[in-house]
Amino acid sequence: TSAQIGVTGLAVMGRNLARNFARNGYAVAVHNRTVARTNALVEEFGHEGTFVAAETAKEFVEALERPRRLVIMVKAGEPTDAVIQEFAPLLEPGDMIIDGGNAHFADTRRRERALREQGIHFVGTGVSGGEEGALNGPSIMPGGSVESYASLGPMLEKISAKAADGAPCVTHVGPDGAGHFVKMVHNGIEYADMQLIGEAYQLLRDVAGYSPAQIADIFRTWNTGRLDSYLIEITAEVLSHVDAATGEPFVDVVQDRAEQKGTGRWTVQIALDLGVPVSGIAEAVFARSLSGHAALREASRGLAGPTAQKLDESEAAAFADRVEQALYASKIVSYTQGFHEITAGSDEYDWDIDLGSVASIWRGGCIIRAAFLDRIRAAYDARPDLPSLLSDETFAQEIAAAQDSWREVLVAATLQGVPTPGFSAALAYYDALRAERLPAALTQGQRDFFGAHTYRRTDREGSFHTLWGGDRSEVEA
Ligand code: NBP
Repeated sequence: TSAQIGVTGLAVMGRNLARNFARNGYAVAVHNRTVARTNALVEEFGHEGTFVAAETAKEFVEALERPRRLVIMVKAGEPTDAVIQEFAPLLEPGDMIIDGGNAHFADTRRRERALREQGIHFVGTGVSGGEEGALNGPSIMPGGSVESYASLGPMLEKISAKAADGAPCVTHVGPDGAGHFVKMVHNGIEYADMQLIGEAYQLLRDVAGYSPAQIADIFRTWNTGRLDSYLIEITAEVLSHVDAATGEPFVDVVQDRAEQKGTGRWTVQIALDLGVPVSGIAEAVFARSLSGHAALREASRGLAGPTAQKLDESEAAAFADRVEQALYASKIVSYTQGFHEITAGSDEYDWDIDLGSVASIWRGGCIIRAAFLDRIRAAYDARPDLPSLLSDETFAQEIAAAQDSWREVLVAATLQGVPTPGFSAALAYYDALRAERLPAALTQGQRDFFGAHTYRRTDREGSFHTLWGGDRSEVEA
């Protein structure tokens, strides 16, 4: 049999992706460094479709029809380079290597450039949705050449998640590293979404006085409205779960130290390089990092602050409603920041990314899938050059309607000493963008004072410097 596609790297993700291809009628060559994994896959799931097990790299490559489509699903970083080095010499011009791992887009750009010289299409592809998504339909974000997408697109469209309107959750994002870049920002937005949900939970618990089970019900209600999303849905599941060993709410027996694998951090690092203010995503990454500093937290426990006063029942429901508004408004800001980063990346690397399509392919399969993304898509479809999501009329109106509650929630959080870095950063971003004048003018004055860095005036063209150490007259720089 000659296989239409091959998957090498058969841990959870690769195995499930291979099964997904097979279940959709494609003959799939499968290969893994440790052969036992290959055999286990074929033994357990061979009945699901046509698998061609290959023990060696050579057998694997020979099993593929030409031009070859070879998916790499190994640990990101050095293992990916090792696998590319193993396979590239066995391939021919026109063949395609699809890297579905969580690669850094800069690595993808480097690999794409090197393989292009050999005539091989390197397709760095973001895959989101975890193991469940890989099996039943992920959101897929392929970069690489237009030619490679012509060959791969139909297969990816078949195995991808489908949005509620039936559209496949995959599109050709753009050249070289564009797919992995967009996947990176997806993960950054995911961090921000999770942080905002966490803050909403803590406010409902510490200020409104609700139990985890009651909060689960509130999230279930929210999930029937404009916050309808996978993350809100699973939050309700986690909050209503009771620990079997202790009978306590599960959320109370888990150590409150969040871990991270790095894609959120990359989103912030790259945003710093590109000069994009992704403050909400940054706060989410920092909040995880802070939570992990056990000794620092222990040493700080005695510091002064208010003790949260729980609201009485009659006020709690109204407060919960305000928290929903604060969460929704903050979420709009997070997405505004994330899409700004994609715009900046697209400009920097000439990717010409269609923002409406990105919103569209995140509607299904991936971790941040949400009804809300339909609205973002509509906003960009109506105006592809929208300067910011906040300039979309519908979102602007929604924030306008939510802002009083948003501010009140932050007042309550501040007075009661409940940390809300995500909500606060989002509101600060919103107010900074709205502001007629920012203290940046003062910053420029300080910079000119200590470093003669010059400034621009509001009333005339040109750069100026004030002779701060002398008679304080102004000179044109
Ligand atoms: P892992 O990231 O745990 O990687 C395990 C696989 O890499 C195994 O097949 C292993 O082979 C292979 N491998 C390693 Br490690 N070093 C190798 C080398 N030098 N040469 C050849 N093969 C090597 O697997 P995963 O969790 O399935 O994830 C795969 C990729 O998908 C990763 O890049 C991950 O970041 C990405 N991803 C994961 C998720 C998720 O939810 N887990 C979601 C989206 C994307 P062996 O069997 O011989 O050890």
